[in-house]
Amino acid sequence: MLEQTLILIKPDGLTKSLTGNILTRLSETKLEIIGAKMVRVSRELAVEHYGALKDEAFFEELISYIMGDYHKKKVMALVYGGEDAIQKVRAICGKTNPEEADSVSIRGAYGRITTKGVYENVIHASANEEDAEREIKLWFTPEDIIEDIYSTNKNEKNIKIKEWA
Ligand code: IDP
Ligand code: MG
Repeated sequence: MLEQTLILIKPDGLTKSLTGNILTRLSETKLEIIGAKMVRVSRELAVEHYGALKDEAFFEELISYIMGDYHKKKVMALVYGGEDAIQKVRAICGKTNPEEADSVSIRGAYGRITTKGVYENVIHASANEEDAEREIKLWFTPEDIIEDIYSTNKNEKNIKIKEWA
C-alpha cells in the first residue's frame, strides 16, 4: 500500500552527528523523501506529539528529551513516502527499547538508555497509518510537502496558502 510516514531524527541523533548515517540507513528502504525540515520543538508540539503517553511515568523526561533539553535543541523532521513506508521504516529503526533492538537496526546501533531511564533511541517513526496522518499534519504544512498526500482547504486569508482540511 502507498503510504507516508513521519520520521524525526531526535536531538541525541543530531548531537551525535548521526544525521548522515541515519539517512543512509533509511535510503535502503528505497522510499522517497517528500518533506524535510529542521524544527525547534516547543513544549506544546512535544506534548501534542506524545499525547498518547501522557500517563506514563517517563512522560516528563520524554518531553524534555524531544525538546532537546539534554542535547541540541532541534530535531530533523522528514516525511517518507512509498510502498509500505510505515512498516519498512519501523523495521529498519528497530524496537523502541534500544537494548532490545536488533544490533544492526538504527536504534540498536545508536541508541542508549540513560541513567534517568529515558530511551534515547535517536529516531522516531510513525507506528501506523492513523498516527502517520496525525503526526505529518502536526509537524508539516501542506506547502512543506512536495506531493498532495491529504486533502487541503484554501486558506481564506491568503488563497495561495493551503491548510489541512
Ligand atoms: P516508538 O517510538 O517505538 O513508537 P512509543 O511507545 O510510542 O515507542 O514511545 C515513544 C518514545 O518514548 C520512545 O521512542 C522512547 O523514546 C520513549 N519511551 C517509550 N517507552 C519507554 C519506557 O518504557 N521508558 C523510557 N522511555 C520510553
Ligand atoms: Mg510511537
